[in-house]
Amino acid sequence: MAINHRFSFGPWNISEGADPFGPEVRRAFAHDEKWALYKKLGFDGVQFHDDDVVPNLGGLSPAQIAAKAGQISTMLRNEGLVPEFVAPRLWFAEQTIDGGYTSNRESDRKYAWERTQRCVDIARAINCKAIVLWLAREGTYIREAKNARVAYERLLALINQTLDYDREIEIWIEPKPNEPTDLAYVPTAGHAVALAYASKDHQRVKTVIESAHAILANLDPSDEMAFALAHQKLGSVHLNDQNGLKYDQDKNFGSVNLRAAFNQVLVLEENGYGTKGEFIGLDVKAMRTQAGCPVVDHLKASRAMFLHLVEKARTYDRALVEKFRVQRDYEALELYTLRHLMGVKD
Ligand code: 3MF
Ligand code: MG
Repeated sequence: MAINHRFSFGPWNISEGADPFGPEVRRAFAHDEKWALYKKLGFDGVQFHDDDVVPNLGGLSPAQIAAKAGQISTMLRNEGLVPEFVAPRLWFAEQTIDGGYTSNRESDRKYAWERTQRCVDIARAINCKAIVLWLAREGTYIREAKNARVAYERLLALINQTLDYDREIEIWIEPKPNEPTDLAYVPTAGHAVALAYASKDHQRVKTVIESAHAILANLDPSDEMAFALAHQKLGSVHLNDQNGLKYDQDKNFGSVNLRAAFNQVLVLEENGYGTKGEFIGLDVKAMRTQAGCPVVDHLKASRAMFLHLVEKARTYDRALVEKFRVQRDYEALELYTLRHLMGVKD
């Protein structure tokens, strides 16, 4: 059962520390300087947005895009890194103010589709098999603003078009119930998996479960992962933590709810997640109060917590758990689990 875990994070996880209420608090650390940190920190995979690979890709010709992607391929080879996915950044451009795929304006939808094609091109150019759709603004601030049924049909059409555009690419949908919109159209794993099955090639449509996003939907992250796993649709995970129903916090994995983190690791371990090359992805933000440049302790801490919890998952006494389940003695099961997590010896 020993899985050789491979970890990933995105360059946005090393940040300047800005929030919507104040300026940046840390010196900028260029993307190009981040790549050399990955291996040293124990990470093998890079999560990319399309413009992390090709900055300002809007104004570039196909040849310029290919050249820049080629540079990133060389960098990955030289650093011994693997690209995990490329995500179209569909939330910054003027054309995506009201969403892309579900915008009421045809010109915005056209922009979103073109941007998605460029994202697939970039993924292929760097030898990456998946794109991630975090559907940031595919939702509304007031429900009357869009026709929700039409929006879902547009999302499905977009998925099918993308599957046709490239016969090998996988699409991993990253659900999130809110932020930046109030009401998002694909809030849970269930919605993502339903869209996958409705698509024309469901084996190439999967989901990414982010712990914080599940918590924001008031769901248990390990159950969201289990649901996707039961359908062979867990493309990746974004492990982190979240203190209740607030703004999206991206706290260190296990830092708010250690027991919930244990249950996420347990479900991944018990299902052999990682044996087919799946990454343990992190999506964590350093605290705004943390000085330094670059600040990477949050990445180290989250990775370390995952590995500590793997140890806890592997030493969890399954026979005892089974005995308590048969006896329906969940009081005893709970006490055993808490003592196990705390390292209390008899
Ligand atoms: C937002 C997220 C995003 C996605 C990323 C890749 C900025 O809450 O989690 O991170 O993970 O866009 O899909
Ligand atoms: Mg994420």
